[in-house]
Amino acid sequence: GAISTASLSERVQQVSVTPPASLREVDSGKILGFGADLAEDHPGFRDGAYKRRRMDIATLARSHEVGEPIPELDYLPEEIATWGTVLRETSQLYPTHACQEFLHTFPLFDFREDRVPQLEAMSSILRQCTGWQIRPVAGLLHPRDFLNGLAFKTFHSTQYVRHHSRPMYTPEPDVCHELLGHVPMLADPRYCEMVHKIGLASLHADNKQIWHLTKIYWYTVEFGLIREHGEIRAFGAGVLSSYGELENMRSEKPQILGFDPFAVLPKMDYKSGYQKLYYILDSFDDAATKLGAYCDKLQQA
Ligand code: HBI
Ligand code: FE
Repeated sequence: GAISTASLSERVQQVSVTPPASLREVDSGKILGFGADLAEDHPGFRDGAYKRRRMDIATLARSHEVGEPIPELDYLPEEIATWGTVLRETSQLYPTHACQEFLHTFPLFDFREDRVPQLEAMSSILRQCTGWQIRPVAGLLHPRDFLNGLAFKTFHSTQYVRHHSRPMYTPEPDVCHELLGHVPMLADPRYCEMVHKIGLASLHADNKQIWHLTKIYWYTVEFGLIREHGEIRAFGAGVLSSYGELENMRSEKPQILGFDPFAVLPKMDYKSGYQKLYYILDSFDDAATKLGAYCDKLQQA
């Protein structure tokens, strides 16, 4: 027959993953989801000027070389207004809803409603705090490349702003989500240790393991909660960058379970409103230890 048993098992096991040896070898060009080519249900689908703007910003990201400063963008008045709305709304809830680490690092970034922060300035603050850095990308990056970046203490960040018609909603990561949700947490060393473990585990993972790591990432880095003095606080970027998620996590609606990287994690739900399930950590140290154990098991598998 045309297909030998050997080639089949090879395809299933994906034995030939060559991990990147440096950040330069992490491909930042495989963009999933929208990129600049917006789908019909995207809020900016009918806005030609917005699509051209997205195309320009995508081109800028694609031309960026590792080691070069990230080019600054002159944000438009409507982009600044959108950023300002997201910052104003979400930051109302931070004192009562965000974890201590976030509340501690947030002021370092000098966020203001009248100015969209520049990625280069944010990256240089991170470098001083934890040695992490930002690399620009044109949209939602392929999970393997995105996770591999974390192994090199690099966070791939979009630079465009969501469509102004719906400031409190975006179907994809945008600069408001990255800078409010992810960046302050990446200024905390213990949090970074946990995220670094996920990145290192991704380097040698086969596709099935990448899928599990993507879910681990989703239920911690994106939607994770942490217990503090008997209270439930948010550290996940998808919660911290969304007023609705912040309210939802404290309501009676969602289920909240203890996090275990070895457990079977449910499929991620992007589409149907706020999360119905969150996982909660006891501490970042504890999570890094558990993730370390999971990663050791991956490497032995
Ligand atoms: N790409 N630009 C960008 N931002 C993210 O937060 C992001 C990503 N790609 C994948 C991803 N997050 C995760 O949801 C996992 O798939 C790893
Ligand atoms: Fe995110």
